Amino acid sequence: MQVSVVTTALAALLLGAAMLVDSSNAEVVRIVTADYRFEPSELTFHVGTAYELHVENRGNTMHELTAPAFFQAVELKNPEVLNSERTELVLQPGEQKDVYFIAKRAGRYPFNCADHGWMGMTGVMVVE
Ligand SMILES: [Cu+2]
Repeated sequence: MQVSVVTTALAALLLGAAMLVDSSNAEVVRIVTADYRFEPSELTFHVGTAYELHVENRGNTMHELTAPAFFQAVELKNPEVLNSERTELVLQPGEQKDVYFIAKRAGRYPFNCADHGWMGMTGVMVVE
């Protein structure tokens, strides 16, 4: 009896850990960086939902997805994919990166490419 209780507790613990790591039920949202725009330039998320934000650089130059307020407003699951300040994703031409997070705070969060925002390479993340 005692052993079975411990086994059940252990199984629940392992299941919980697996669910934390498992991102297969995250909603996939894609954004492309091009020369010199984001496609799409507006993305919508919902509070409490888990996402996989797939970012792909199809441009011929390096681009950043610079979104400090947005990255602070979500619960990041793999912050190591961002720069050390956790303000942006840096993508070389042809590179792809995935950010896993849960949307936390509603709001409108403008973002840009740190290098090309002045060229109109901007967008907005909306969390509802
Ligand atoms: Cu850029």
